Amino acid sequence: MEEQPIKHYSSGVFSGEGEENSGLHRRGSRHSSRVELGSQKLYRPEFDSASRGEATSEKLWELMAEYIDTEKSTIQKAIVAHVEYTLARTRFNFDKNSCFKAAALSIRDRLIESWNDTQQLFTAEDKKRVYYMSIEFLIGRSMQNALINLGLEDKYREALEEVGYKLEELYDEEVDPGLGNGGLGRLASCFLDSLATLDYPAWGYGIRYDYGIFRQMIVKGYQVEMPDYWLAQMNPWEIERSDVTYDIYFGGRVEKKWENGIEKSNWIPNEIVKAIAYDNPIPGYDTFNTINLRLWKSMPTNEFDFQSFNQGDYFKAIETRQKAEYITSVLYPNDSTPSGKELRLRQQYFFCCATIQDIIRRFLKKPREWEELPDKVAIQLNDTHPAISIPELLRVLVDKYGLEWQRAWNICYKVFSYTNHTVMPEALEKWSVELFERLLPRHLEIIYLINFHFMNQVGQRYANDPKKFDIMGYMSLIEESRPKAVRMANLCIVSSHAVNGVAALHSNLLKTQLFARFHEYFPKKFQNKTNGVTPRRWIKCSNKGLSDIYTKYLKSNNWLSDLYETKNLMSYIDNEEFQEEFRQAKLQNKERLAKWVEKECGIKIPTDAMFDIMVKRIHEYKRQNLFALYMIYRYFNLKAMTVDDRAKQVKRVFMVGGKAAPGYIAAKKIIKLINSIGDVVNNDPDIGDLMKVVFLPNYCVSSAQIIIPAADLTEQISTAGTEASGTSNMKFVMNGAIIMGTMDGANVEIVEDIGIQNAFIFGARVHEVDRLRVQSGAPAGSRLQRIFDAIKSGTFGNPKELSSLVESLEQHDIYLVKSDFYSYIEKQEEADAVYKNQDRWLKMSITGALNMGRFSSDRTIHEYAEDIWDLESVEIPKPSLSAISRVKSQPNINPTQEIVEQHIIEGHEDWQCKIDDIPAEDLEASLMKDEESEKIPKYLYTS
Ligand code: NBG
Repeated sequence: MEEQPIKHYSSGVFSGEGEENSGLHRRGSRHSSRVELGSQKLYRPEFDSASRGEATSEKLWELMAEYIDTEKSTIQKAIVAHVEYTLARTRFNFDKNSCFKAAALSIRDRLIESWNDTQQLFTAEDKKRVYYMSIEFLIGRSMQNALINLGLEDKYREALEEVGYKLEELYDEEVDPGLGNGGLGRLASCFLDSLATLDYPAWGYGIRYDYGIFRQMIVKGYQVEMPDYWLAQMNPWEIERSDVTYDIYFGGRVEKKWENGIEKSNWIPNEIVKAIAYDNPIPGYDTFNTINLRLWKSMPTNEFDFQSFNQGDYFKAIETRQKAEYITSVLYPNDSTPSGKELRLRQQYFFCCATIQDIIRRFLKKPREWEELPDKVAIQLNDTHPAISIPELLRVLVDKYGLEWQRAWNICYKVFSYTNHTVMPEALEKWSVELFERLLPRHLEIIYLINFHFMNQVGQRYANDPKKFDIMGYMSLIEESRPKAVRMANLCIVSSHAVNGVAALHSNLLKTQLFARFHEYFPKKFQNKTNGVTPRRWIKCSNKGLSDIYTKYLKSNNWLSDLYETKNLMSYIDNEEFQEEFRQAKLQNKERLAKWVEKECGIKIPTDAMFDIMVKRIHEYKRQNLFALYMIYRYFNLKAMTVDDRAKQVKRVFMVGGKAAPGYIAAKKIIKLINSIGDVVNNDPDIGDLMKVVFLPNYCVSSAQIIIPAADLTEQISTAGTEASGTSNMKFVMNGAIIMGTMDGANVEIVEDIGIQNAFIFGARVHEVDRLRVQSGAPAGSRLQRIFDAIKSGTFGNPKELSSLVESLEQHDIYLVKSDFYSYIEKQEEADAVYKNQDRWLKMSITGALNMGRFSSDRTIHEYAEDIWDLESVEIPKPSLSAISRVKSQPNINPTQEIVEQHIIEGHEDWQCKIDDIPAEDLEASLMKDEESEKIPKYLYTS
């Protein structure tokens, strides 16, 4: 029996048990829910019959009893109806984009049905729900994912073909919502997919930014950031909830008064803005459950306008209103200025306050004791950005509902749990006390109160320790620095009942280094929850060839909801037909990427070359620079060879993609360096197809879906101990790429499962890093020095711009590029040697792909539900095959919910200035800023 990492989630196949006994039995029933019911007439289920009361309208009930059927003609009618009646287009200007929008709206109609039923069921069952709070959700495109999860992809394809449209082309019309930045945001989206698929009662909460992460363009090798107004084309998936709004306060003062011997606080704000909800249905795979992602947008209220208008200051009043709208206008405002910092804190509080009000309103729908709150509500804080929810909940309980402090604290403690996503100390959020006091005076008082109680306890615990005051200083929620600051991670750790890291190695580092004192103090609180990714998006949507192989050989689609099943295919590892299909699938993915590269970058790449790919945020700890140094090393080697020797070498295409934070000059220089290497190598006639270097612009979820399945080799080369987990490593291996990597983040667990012999592992191990750092000024060694000298002398781009990249490595190489370089090139040589033996390469690649069961986000979510949230799943009953004859009232169905809102906003094209007109000097100047003066924005510490 294979050892399974989790208790109740093993596949019957591996545990030797029958399906009935396996944790996945529910799966079977779910399968019959979507797939087998097919195109029969389906009636919507009924819940909570006892409490629904008397009939209100028989006709209404009857009209809303049926699910939309899945007949081809129904699909077609719905699409043309949306084209004509929602988009107001005619037969004569019916184009691809309107067809996409109409198809999306018709899919949304279906999602709304299950979404409404799911919400109604959650309310009726009244089980505990988890609320996943995240400042980012990197959703990616929704259409294909929705169709796959609904089991309707083929039907839509067929229906559209008859009206002259290709489904795949419509997919390309969809704009990627840029509501996130990196791994943390994508993880949140994978989690929602798994929560919905596993039928957990869950909601996501976040912010509906007008401008997400910038759109990256590469102009003359430089990164140029363009605003990404993703809403310009309307978002067909969201539902505006003008009926769900909350007031959010800022600023002002706190009034105190005594009531029955107890001090009462009343916060009198001097600013109020409004939060309005936008709901985004998230369908589970092969289930009728559809959960909600509620995103908040800020709006002005009328409250304070009156005064300004009365004083005749019309423009001032408008300005105040615009300031309110500003709050949700952009993801991660630049925090290098005081006003940028303030905007970030406003954003965070805004979304926390709206969310807590929403959760409490839902909780209070039934009369209950406050002690029941933790039985009904779990709140997961995705990093510290939503941490102000903690003092906010305490404030609501104490100030608004009059709970005594200790009682409120006990409740709050059970509700919250916190996930840390990075060990980079500079990425741990801190807010100056002065700013906090000005913006959130009551919350600062509450944080001081938490700290007062906590410091008392710590003081008692370490009463006899000579380091008592150091320990207290380290654990305090307040940093006694200048300016004094609130430490958000400490607030989260102290106030949550569970704290977790995102891979085993990372969780250990939290316990032994970053939060060692806290671990000593709260040993049981710390846990590990290794990340995962959803196989629905990252295999099924992205890699049709591989998905077809799995379904064919496993004779079912079950692997999509139980990824451990793919391991069963190991018995085919020597089967030639299977191997050939696997090889062909990879080749087709490479051809698809080659076409994309030619279109986006104008570079032709050979598909018989090894595709060696690194895509992630550009950061020194991730070491794209190490990858670049290897490219130069390889180029020099090729140049030094005779023509005959060259012909024996493995062809390689090096591809790098990722965004550098706008203020992070060193990262931008790395992009420029890679492009400069490309300029030299790609135009060298000696080299030809032997080596190509491509920078893939504007890396995002939809391009990842094309890039990842095409990789032969994936670079996962962060310095040991710096990458919390990484999730692209999982996506790549699932799609048959082999890891070239360090023992860092989740790489460690991946090689544990796939076998270390099926990856290329090099470099310092975590326990060696500190010692090596001490020697970071050591010489580079002759082969590396030669590369440094070439960069400094201008062989690859302007040395005025790029030398500093090398100098920093020569002086203080904190990420150990120099000391890992030689073991890296050795492994790269090994990769070449294996690649020459295509049989062996293929087997390594297949073995990796088939053994990734543990890295499905379904496994991760299951663990969170069991160990942290104490959550039970709630599955929607299957639809009935006949209409329910009794007449019921349906208080929860509000016809206004189905109104389709349009957000067609025009006139946002002005910024599309002619990019090629930017003078080269301006671009150069952008890299020549004084690096010291550039503060690195916090959000760069992400994957
Ligand atoms: C990132 C880490 C990654 C990790 C993701 C998801 C942040 C702050 N951290 O290693 O860098 O995979 O989080 O956990 O975005």
